[in-house]
Amino acid sequence: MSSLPPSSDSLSAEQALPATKNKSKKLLLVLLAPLALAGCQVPSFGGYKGVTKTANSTFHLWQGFNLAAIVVGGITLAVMAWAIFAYRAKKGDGSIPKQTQYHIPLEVTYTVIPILVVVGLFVATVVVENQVVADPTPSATINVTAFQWGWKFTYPGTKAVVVGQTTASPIMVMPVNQDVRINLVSSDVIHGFYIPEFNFSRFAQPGMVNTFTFHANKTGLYSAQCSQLCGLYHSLMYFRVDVVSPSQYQAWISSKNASTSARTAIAANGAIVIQDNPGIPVIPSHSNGAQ
Ligand SMILES: [Cu+2]
Repeated sequence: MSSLPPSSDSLSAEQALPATKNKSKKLLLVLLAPLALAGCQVPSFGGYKGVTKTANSTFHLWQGFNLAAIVVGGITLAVMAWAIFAYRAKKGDGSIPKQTQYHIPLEVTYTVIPILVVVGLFVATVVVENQVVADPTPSATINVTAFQWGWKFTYPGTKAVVVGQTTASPIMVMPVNQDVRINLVSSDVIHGFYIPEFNFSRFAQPGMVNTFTFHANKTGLYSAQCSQLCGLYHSLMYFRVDVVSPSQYQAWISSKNASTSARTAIAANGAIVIQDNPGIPVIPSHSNGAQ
């Protein structure tokens, strides 16, 4: 049986194949170019990278959601554009194009892929949320009381107390690379305990303690503030978080123990009266005993 020479049709199909491959390669390069230009780094999409373990995880989740949205949105737009331009009505051609329906493989594909995307994002969210609400045995504990309009930080088992309000932001000192448990409550109205660099916010509520754990992985002084409109001086309700080495933290606790002993008499009524900055007028106690 003699072999037949290839038909002109099959030749043109073979010639067309490399051209299609080249087109796909070019399209892939165009899509990946922004990432390559950005040094292969995934953009932050306006989020904080964070300085705690859970802040990092939350940040990566934020990046993942944004990337998923870009990929899904990009593919959707590309398919729409292809349909719009490739099948647009030709001038003078009033005929209706071929109608297609019940394409089972296509319908299964566009049902299964979104389900997989949603399940993937859901699982990633649950994993990160479990990290955020985890309750490991802490190395240090800080009781935080929010009040109109300031913050009080006490360290159980020590005499360290930090209070600040309106014109002076108090500083919450905590050790780096250790689990630090925070017990958060309010002595009057609902406040918001928000630390942007920790990617973390929780309500401080009267009569209910919110407990969570931080594990900072970078030393530094970080801004924080009340994020819940809580009254006249809400806008002045700032505080800062000072993440220090464990030895510096212990030294700070020791110095507070020593200095607080000398001021015990001032706090004899147990209310919020100790001021780190003696120049700040003391607001009469707003405590209702919830501390
Ligand atoms: Cu507030």
